[in-house]
Order: sequence, then structure tokens, then C-alpha cells
Amino acid sequence: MSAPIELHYWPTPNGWKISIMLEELGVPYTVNYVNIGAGDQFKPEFLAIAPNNRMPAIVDPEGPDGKPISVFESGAILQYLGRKFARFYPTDERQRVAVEEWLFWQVGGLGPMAGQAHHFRQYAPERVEYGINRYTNEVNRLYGVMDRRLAGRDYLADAYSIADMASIGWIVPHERQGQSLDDFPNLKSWFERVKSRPAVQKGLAVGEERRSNISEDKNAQSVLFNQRAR
Ligand SMILES: N[C@@H](CCC(=O)N[C@@H](CS)C(=O)NCC(=O)O)C(=O)O
Repeated sequence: MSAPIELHYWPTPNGWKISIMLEELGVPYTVNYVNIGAGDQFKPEFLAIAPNNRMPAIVDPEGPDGKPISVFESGAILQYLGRKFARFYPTDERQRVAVEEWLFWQVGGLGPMAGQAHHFRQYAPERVEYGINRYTNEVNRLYGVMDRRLAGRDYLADAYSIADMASIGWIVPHERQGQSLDDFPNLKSWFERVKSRPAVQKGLAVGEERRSNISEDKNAQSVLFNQRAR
């Protein structure tokens, strides 16, 4: 049995990617809660492993050569864990490229655009029509891309992989992004298929009781939405 992996985490779509992966792997892990609404992401000990002041991050006490390694950026963490445990990240080059295409599509597209949709639709102090339309439409376009990809296939790549784990958490709050899954039948079936996995349910439940409503928390808004270079 390997030594527990330290997960630095808060229950959000980016955090869920890694709690889901660790649950899927069934490996031991401990959770270090990084309360991003309270500013824990700026603590020096967290910045030492995650210099972008964003969670998730991990510390694996048994990294390469048996020495500890820390990893930040959810995509890099998923790839690291996939390689380390040789699961959900195929070694066949064509299959691996397919996983990476959809993983990077999520990390560089779906996540940031859906995050901006949440921001303009839920958190912006005044209603900015342009921002709401821009990001709601962009998320709608991305849902369409995903829906077409999932026509006649069960998962984003050839089999269930880290690409599906990266994306599922961002579809959970689809209503907050102004989307209806009824408009995207293949995406809807995929969502139900992936969400029904016991490990996904466990991953989504990690720290659920700590989730707060940022749209009603002025202190969290000032921590999260007023950041400049330090
Ligand atoms: N590109 C990063 C994004 C992570 C991210 O945006 N995390 C958010 C929560 S979902 C966060 O930690 N926010 C803290 C902050 O904004 O200061 C990744 O994929 O790991």
C-alpha cells in the first residue's frame, strides 16, 4: 500500500477532478482543505507548492525515486496520477493523444469559460449584459462541441479516462451556466453515465458540507475577485 497522497483541496469543479481521480484509483489520501473564500490559498506553505494561488495541488510523499513531489494545475495532477498508477491514462499513443486533446480542451476551454459564466451570471456586483452573453454563449458552444464528440461514444476518449474526470464537475452546475442538458442529449447521457459511478459520487461529496454560497459572502468575494500581482 502506498503512502497517502496529500490533496490540497476545496469542493469546487477544479477540486473535484482530483478527489474523483483519487477515489477512482482507490489509493489512500488525506485532504488538506484550502478555504479559498477565506484566503488560505495565499498562505506561504500553500504557495510553496502551488505558486498560482489556486487549488487543487497534491504532495506525493513517494514521488519519483521515492522522494516527495508536489504538483499543481489539475491537468498536470491528473496526468501525474494516471502515469504513476497506470490507470485512466492509456499508454497507446493514439489513445493517449485523444485523452490529452479532451483534457486540454477542458482545462483551457470549458473550465475557464464556465468559470467566467459563473462570475458574470452569479457574482458580478452589477449586471453586465455583454459579459453574461459572451460567456453563456461560449459555454453553449462548448457544450455543443462535447455533445457532437459524444455522439455514438460513451466517453470523451476511447474509454473512461482523466478527460471525463476533468469535465464532469464543470457540467454539474450547468444551470448556473445558463444551460439545459435537454439541448444536448449525448452530453446528458454521458453526464448520467459518469455521475452514476460510485467513485465519482464519493469524489463529488468530499467536503460537501464546507461549500458556501459565494454570491452571498462579501468577504469571500473581496478575497477572490480583487486579486492583482503581489
Ligand atoms: N488552472 C487551474 C485552475 C484552478 C482554479 O481556478 N481553482 C480555483 C477554484 S475552482 C481557485 O483555487 N481559486 C482561488 C482564487 O481564485 O484565489 C487548475 O486547473 O488547477
